[in-house]
Amino acid sequence: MIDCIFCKIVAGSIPATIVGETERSIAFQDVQPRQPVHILVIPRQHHANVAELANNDPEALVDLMQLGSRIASEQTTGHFRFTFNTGELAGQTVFHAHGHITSNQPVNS
Ligand code: DGP
Repeated sequence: MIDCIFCKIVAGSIPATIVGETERSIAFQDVQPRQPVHILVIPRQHHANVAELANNDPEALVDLMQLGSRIASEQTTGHFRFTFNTGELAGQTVFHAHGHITSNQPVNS
C-alpha cells in the first residue's frame, strides 16, 4: 500500500529500529513508547487490522505471535501485554495490522 507507513518500514524506505524479523513478520521499536518496553510486531504483507489478518492469512498471524513472544521473552522478565487496537474507535491509528508488546518489566529491571 503506497500510503501505509508500516509498508514503508517493511520496504526500508523509512527508518525503524528493528529488533527481530522472520520471513513474514517484523518487530521494531514504537516511535512513541508508552512503557519501558514498547515494541510493534507487524506482518510484512498489508492487512488493515488483526481481524483481517486472522481471516486472510492465519499462518502469518501465528508467525507474528511467535515472533512477538520471542521478542517479549528477550526484552522483558516475562510480564508483558500483547495488544491489537482494532478500529478507529478502539484507538487504532495505523491501519496496517500490528500488535503492541508493552511492559514495565524490562529484562534488566
Ligand atoms: P495504534 O494506535 O494501535 O494504531 O498504534 C500505532 C503505533 O504506531 C503508535 O504507538 C505509534 C506508532 N507509530 C506511528 N508511526 C510510526 C513510525 O513511523 N515509526 C514507528 N516506529 N512507530 C510508529
